[in-house]
Amino acid sequence: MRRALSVFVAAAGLAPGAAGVGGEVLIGNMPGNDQARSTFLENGRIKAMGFTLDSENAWLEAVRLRLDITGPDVVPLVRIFADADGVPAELLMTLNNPIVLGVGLDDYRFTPTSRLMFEAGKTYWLVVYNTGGASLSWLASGPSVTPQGQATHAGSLYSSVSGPIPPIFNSPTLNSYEIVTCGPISAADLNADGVVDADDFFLFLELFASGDSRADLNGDETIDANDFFIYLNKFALGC
Ligand SMILES: [Ca+2]
Ligand SMILES: [Ca+2]
Repeated sequence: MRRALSVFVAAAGLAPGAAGVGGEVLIGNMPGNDQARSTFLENGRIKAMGFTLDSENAWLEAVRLRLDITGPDVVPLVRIFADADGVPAELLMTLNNPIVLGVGLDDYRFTPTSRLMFEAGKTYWLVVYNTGGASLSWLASGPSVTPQGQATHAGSLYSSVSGPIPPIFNSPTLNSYEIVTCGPISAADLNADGVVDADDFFLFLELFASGDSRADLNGDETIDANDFFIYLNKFALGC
């Protein structure tokens, strides 16, 4: 049985400590240079960055934003919209905020609440504003750094009208962000049969229990509870 499972994993192309564990950057311009430019998301100002997928579908794993937060009661609202005619149209998902938001300038990671697949050839918008009391700025580089990756930059929009109305006005400010995806194949789908189910979970347990380096999902060369929780999270998201 173990031998058969090993063959399965090998067939799925999951080399030890290598690709196949997700974390592919679909598009981004991080880390940014933190110079001069930012979007102050106060008094209802909203900002959006758009991207168009190329030839492959991709599952969302996380969105990273370079933010400057001035107080503990800031409440970012980070959402993904589908595009219609070059502007955000249909709300697809409001992302989970980080458990600890902190205060200050840092990269913050927002995660999907369920599975979200970006379809090849379609355009999507990352839309951000602040619903809390403290101030929130979304950093941008100066001079501008155009987001790059497997997807193509599709525009930068702002609105000075109170949220949650998506923005529609062109903005020259290119905010610092990164869309991280599972890649075309879900890392949770360990046996690569196109479904994330109990078979994958038991396969991970087997790799984990046997100390197989393929269970080292965070690549720190130790197989421990951190890797287990990373897999649980991927499994829950189907990522
Ligand atoms: Ca599977
Ligand atoms: Ca590890």
